[in-house]
Amino acid sequence: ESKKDWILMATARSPTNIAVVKYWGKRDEALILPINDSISVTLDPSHLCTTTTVAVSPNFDRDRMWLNGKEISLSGGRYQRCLREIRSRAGDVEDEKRGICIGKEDWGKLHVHIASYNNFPTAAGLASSAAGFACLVYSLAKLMNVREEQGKLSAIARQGSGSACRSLFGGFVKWEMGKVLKCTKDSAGSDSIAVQLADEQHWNDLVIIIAVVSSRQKETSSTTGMRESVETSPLLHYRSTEVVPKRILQMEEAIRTRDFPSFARLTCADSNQFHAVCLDTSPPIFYMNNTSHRQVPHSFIVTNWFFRIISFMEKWNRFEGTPQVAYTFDAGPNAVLIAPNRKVASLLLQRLLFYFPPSTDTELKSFVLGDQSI
Ligand code: 2P0
Repeated sequence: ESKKDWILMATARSPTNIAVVKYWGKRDEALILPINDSISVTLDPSHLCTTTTVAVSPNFDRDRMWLNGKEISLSGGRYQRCLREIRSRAGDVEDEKRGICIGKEDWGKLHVHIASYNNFPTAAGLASSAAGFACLVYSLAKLMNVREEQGKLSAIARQGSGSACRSLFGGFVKWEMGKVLKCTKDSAGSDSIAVQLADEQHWNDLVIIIAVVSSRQKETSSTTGMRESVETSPLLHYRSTEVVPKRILQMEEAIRTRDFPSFARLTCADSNQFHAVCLDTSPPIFYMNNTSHRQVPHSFIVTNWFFRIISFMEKWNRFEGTPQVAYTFDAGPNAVLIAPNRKVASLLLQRLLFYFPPSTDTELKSFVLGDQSI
């Protein structure tokens, strides 16, 4: 190969994460600094993950990116910030065998190509920005020999998408909001980072089931929605100052002691409060509305999907006396259900399939008519 023909690559894979104490609201839009701490569970990397390969070569004349094979623009501020932050921390890279030697000062002149794939349909309305930015930052850091702790990398991924910082770790993860309220140039939100509370093995009996009901894009993006909530919702102010700080401590304790009933109560309460905040926003945001279920070749409306799922889970828990299962919903219609072990998970799946059968013309009727029996 000629001196100018080399190409250097790195590949990484990141799973998405599900928040059990939710992030909703920023105190600094550009740096993506949140108004409260949040806690999430990172999914197993074999499901819902992004795989990203990054490459550098002297032949590349500009930075380019492909998502699921289609070229997308890198001109957005979030991509630019991540690229800049990683480049400024790049180290020396040497590949003796191939005679490649990149000094850290060279990275500013070299361009990257980025190819990213989601192993789930991007149109399924499942959060992809968390896994996507976590993976982008991690693979670039590997390529450019950035020797920073994972926490520091999480602060970079955070600037791509808030929830992405939590996907840098497995298991249970806390995103600490950080102390500095408004950032000056020097502090730049460096203490708003993700920390691992417990690793993947700590509570590996838990089973997370995601019920995908809609492929429709949400009407209000999270970024816009949370901005409007911060500007107009008195409940969000109360939540971030009075509720979440205590809830974070309780959730940390529930995770530490693997106390499923407490974990479930806190998870469901936090999901419900997040949606209450959305309703408290002006104009109100309805993430929990009737949802359209699109499964080829039918497209139909699922009436009261959220309320039927919540009521089904709440009734189950009330019947048993202590919570057996937990539910949580993000800014879209897909339900995330959590069971303490495989036995309960299989019961949950059986009941789900009974009450919410996959779409056919017959079941379609019972959805549309709104069977209120559960
Ligand atoms: C969360 N969500 O904690 C919450 C719960 C949605 C509901 O993080 O503007 O895509 O890119 O920082 O991270 C979705 O917000 O928003 C989110 P940006 P992001 O998972």
